[in-house]
Parts: sequence; C-alpha cells; structure tokens
Amino acid sequence: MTGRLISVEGGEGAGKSSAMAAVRAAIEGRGVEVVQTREPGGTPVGEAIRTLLLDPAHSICAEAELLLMFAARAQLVRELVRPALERGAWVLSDRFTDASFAYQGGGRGIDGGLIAELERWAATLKPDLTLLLDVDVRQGHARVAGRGAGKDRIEREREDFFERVRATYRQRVAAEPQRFAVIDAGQSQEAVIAAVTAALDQAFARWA
Ligand code: Z5A
Repeated sequence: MTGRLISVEGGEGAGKSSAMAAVRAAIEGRGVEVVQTREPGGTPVGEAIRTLLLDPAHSICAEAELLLMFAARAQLVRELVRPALERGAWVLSDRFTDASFAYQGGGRGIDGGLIAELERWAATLKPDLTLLLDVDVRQGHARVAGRGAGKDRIEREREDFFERVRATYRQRVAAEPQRFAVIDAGQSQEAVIAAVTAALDQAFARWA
C-alpha cells in the first residue's frame, strides 16, 4: 500500500467540517488524489446503516450500536478504503475506529478489548494520522445548540456521556501519541485551520 489513511475526530461542535476541507486542500495542493468519506457511512450500505443508527425514533442497545458501527466500517474498508489506498490515493475520513472506542467504549461502557478485537478483524486498518479536534464539551454543545429538535439519536445523550467520550479520546492519544495530532478546537476557526495545516505539514515531512 502506498496511500495514507487520515481521520478527523472530535466531539460535538468541534468543527470537523471546516477542518476536513482544510486537510483536503492541503493534500490536493501536493498533487495527491484524495478520497473523502465519513463514518458511519461512505458506501450505500454504510449510509443506510447511518440512517438507522442516528434516527431518534429507534432505541438501540449499546451492543447493537457497536456492531452496526463496525458493519458499516467493514463495508467501507473493503469497498472504498482499501482500493483507494492500493492505487496510491489518500483517504480522508470524518471519523474512524477511534470514534467507536470513544463513544461505544467511553460513552456506553463497552470493554475496550472487545472493540480492539473488532478493529483487528473488521476494520483491519488503523489511520496513519488522526487529527483530534479537542474542545470543552459545553463550548462544543453551545455551537450546535441551535439544532434543537433536529438532534440525532446520539447527540441527544447527556453531558456526562460526552465528557466520557472526550476523556477516552485523550486516553487514546496518551496510548498512541505518534499517531495523533491534538488540535485545540476551542480557538477561533482561523486558528484551528492554521493548527490543522501545521500538523499536516509535519506529517508530510515525516513521510517524505
Ligand atoms: N459515532 C459513534 O458513536 N461511533 C462511531 O464509531 C462513529 C460515529 C464512527 C455521527 O457522526 C455520530 O456517530 C456522532 C458520533 C457517532 N455522534 N455524535 N454526537 P458525525 O461525525 O456525522 O456527527 P457529529 O459529530 O455530530 O458532527 P457535527 O456535529 O457536525 O460536528 P462537527 O463536524 O465537528 O461540527 P461542524 O459542523 O464543523 O461545526 C459545528 C458548528 O460549530 C458550526 O455552526 C460551525 O460553524 C461552528 N464552529 C466550528 N468550529 C468553530 C470555532 N472554532 N469557533 C466557533 N464556531 C465554530
């Protein structure tokens, strides 16, 4: 494989959308093909699973939620990610397996060893670089508060759930510091984009 897999992670209102655009522009600026995707989703099957997962009309137990996340991911890896990496493209994913550790592990309390086993078997890949947009839970929540009744099933969780999600992301950084770039997403959007671009420049230099 010659391609690279880059994921962007963060809690609610962290600003992943604008960060993704900046990452994409930085990679394309170096003449590299970018395949952009998202999780859960990214394939017809994955998008159908996403609709099911985020619909607030459904009550989904933690175990089913985890397995559905990995069902979508297994399909994404085989249908889109691996073929792209094999032809040398870089894959940019809005979330990847770290989100399952953070939300289903930290948030729902599922054993991390079990998630790691699913990662090995169903996901098979780890990102080469993960940009973690870290923001205070209340600050992130305030940014998306206007969504109100439009919140999806997971966004409707309580504040302590998102505190555990944030803490788990930080634990993952501590365990694998070389894979992560932590961006202070509490700053202005301009400062966040500058930090994202700097992190990518460092990665390019490392991989050159
Ligand atoms: N999930 C899971 O549980 N397990 C898994 O394995 C995976 C996912 C893969 C859907 O993901 C849900 O699935 C998600 C995790 C779960 N649930 N939650 N909660 P998603 O990534 O599609 O959904 P999301 O995290 O809810 O995305 P989001 O809310 O759209 O976040 P965002 O992309 O980071 O936000 P944004 O649209 O870029 O910014 C939000 C607002 O803040 C917007 O008005 C911006 O203009 C504003 N903003 C952004 N940055 C700034 C700064 N720096 N200053 C001021 N305002 C800002």
